[in-house]
Amino acid sequence: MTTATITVKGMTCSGCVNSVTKALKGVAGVEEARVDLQSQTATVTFDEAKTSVAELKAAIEEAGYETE
Ligand code: 9UX
Repeated sequence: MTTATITVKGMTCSGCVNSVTKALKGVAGVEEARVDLQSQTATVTFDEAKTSVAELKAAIEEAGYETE
């Protein structure tokens, strides 16, 4: 298990936070996802055998937000 912090751009309200959180929790291997509006970050704990930062970023982007 590892934890990564990803910058998420474009979240402007708590609904956005919920969307990003749901997108991340829907990825197989994600154990915990904490998304913070003010700092524009997602802190994600996941199983490296099942997913990767690249896949997490792709899920965020599919939900309509940008990552960096
Ligand atoms: Mo809030 Mo985010 O109404 O796309 S959900 S701005």
